[in-house]
Amino acid sequence: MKTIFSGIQPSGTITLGNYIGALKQFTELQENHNCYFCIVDQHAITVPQDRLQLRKNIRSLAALYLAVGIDPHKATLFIQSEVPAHAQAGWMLQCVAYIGELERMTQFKDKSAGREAVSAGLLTYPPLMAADILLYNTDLVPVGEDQKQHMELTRDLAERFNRKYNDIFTIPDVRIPKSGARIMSLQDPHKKMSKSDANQKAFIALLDEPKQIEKKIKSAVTDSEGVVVYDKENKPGVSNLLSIYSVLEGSSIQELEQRYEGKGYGDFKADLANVVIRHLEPIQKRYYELVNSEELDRILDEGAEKANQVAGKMLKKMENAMGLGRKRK
Ligand code: ATP
Ligand code: LTN
Repeated sequence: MKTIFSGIQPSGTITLGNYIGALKQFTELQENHNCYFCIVDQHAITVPQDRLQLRKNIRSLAALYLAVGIDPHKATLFIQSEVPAHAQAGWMLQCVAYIGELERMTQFKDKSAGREAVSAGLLTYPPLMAADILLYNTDLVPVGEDQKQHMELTRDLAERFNRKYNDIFTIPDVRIPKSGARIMSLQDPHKKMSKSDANQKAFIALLDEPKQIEKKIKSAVTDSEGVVVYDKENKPGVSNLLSIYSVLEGSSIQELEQRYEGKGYGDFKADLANVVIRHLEPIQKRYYELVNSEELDRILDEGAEKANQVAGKMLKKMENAMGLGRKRK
């Protein structure tokens, strides 16, 4: 059975972009893979976070993983900071990575642009991500398209480590969904939908109420043509809405274009809002049952225990390979 690892940052409320690009594939993959799903809180602190809000977001993200269908009997769900091997292995991989290659990461460039004080952690974020993945002998990493560059670096670091020290890492492949790999902002369809966007109207959060969802979709930026046709170049706003519609309803883009032929954006947006609301309703219901439950703590405790065992073994191999400390078995 192949091993899967993926992580989401608790840096806000999960968006439809995170759901379509990442979470939705996780539930399918858990059926026939050995899966690890992580709440990467140490990645979230690479940019400033409010401590109380961060704690809330961590719990909320854990409940959402379960609410969308992650089954703790099939997959291991855990919080990154509760498995110290991640930070330890992250440090070792920082010492394998070159500053030049880290500076070339587009996520670093985007997130540091215009900021006065940029944390060193924002630059050294990818080796920590590589550690997350490599500690579990991961074969496959399901992520949205924005993570492709980080995945290439992860593979480079693994290969470099294997060559320089000892051949201990599995080289992981990336798995990007065929459709919906890059859901765009509702306010600026040239930018990806992001949960830490300052403009709330730019994203739909999985926990948004029906009224909010309607409003956000209604005010989504489109164009003045008034025809529902997929054309990413010239009609990025409409194309983005079509992608969301298609993935959530399971209809092809072509089918949707035909359905809305001769109709304006008003009908199209109203129907899309309904599709989103109906899709999220059962997820939200399950979420509110779980978020303050003891069951959630139990699942996270068990997840951390299992992850610590697996990651601890690889960490020892890494330390032995690099010659850190004394030889350990
Ligand atoms: P932040 O805004 O804090 O950077 P984010 O919304 O970009 O967060 P992450 O936690 O970095 O989300 O990503 C979690 C997963 O969701 C990753 O696999 C990422 O590729 C995917 N993802 C994020 N945004 C989108 C998007 N707009 N479309 C598709 N997938 C996405
Ligand atoms: N960098 C990712 C989050 C992340 C991740 C991971 C994804 C951290 N560690 C390991 C997959 C596997 C992001 O910003 N979306």
